[in-house]
Amino acid sequence: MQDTSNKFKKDSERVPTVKLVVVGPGEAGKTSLLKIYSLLMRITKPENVLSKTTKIANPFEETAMFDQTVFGLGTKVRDEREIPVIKYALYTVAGQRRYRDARKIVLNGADGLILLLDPTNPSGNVESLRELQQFLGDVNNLPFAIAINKCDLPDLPSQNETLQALVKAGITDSLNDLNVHNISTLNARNALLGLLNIDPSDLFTEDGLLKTEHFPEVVSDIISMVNGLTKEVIESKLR
Ligand SMILES: Nc1nc2c(ncn2[C@@H]2O[C@H](COP(=O)(O)OP(=O)(O)O)[C@@H](O)[C@H]2O)c(=O)[nH]1
Ligand SMILES: [Mg+2]
Repeated sequence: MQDTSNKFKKDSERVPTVKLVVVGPGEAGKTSLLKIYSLLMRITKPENVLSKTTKIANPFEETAMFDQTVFGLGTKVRDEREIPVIKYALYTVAGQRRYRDARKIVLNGADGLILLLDPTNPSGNVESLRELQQFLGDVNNLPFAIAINKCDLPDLPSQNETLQALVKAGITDSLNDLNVHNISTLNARNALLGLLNIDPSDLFTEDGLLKTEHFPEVVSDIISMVNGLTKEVIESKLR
């Protein structure tokens, strides 16, 4: 990870930084996803969390511009100070139709995307992905991960029905080779709250960090999706 060539943008500390954006219709669970991931990083790898989640919300607590948290990977010393080798910033966009301009700004300079689909909102998924195609030319120019949220709900359409939104928006012709993450940020949050019933001495390391073997699967799915995309984005820039 040492050769951080000029394909990376640098932040104000001259640290190479990649920008990942969670996109999807309003109410899909984008902010919930960012919160769960940030919480998990805070209780397992706090040294990697470089900023609190910045939220720009309207009076109804809906995302108005974006939510953002910055994480670091590795450390090196410069000017007698420890700085991360690479940073990654996870953003969510405001999903509501009226925030189109804000979305365009937030998507500017994105290095990777999480396409978050809401199985209860097929038309919203198509609309959101079509707009994304317009903004980016073609979503396929960037590394992306696909997630279907709210898998806890009963009577959902099949995975392929929900994924039709990608076909309708012209992102893919075939659903065969897609790697899809079926997630539930609600279950992930409940699973974390459930951990509170476990004896703390079994739960935490001596440093007060959550033992990773206690990660419920619904939670580790989310972590591995975000970390996998981050790795893919960084590798694509090192090539
Ligand atoms: N059933 C269910 N509801 C969810 C899930 N994730 C989010 N929600 C609900 O969907 C609504 C919108 O969530 P939010 O994260 O603000 O969505 P955003 O508009 O995409 O940022 C809230 O009422 C959440 O409680 C999930 O996994 N399952
Ligand atoms: Mg939001």
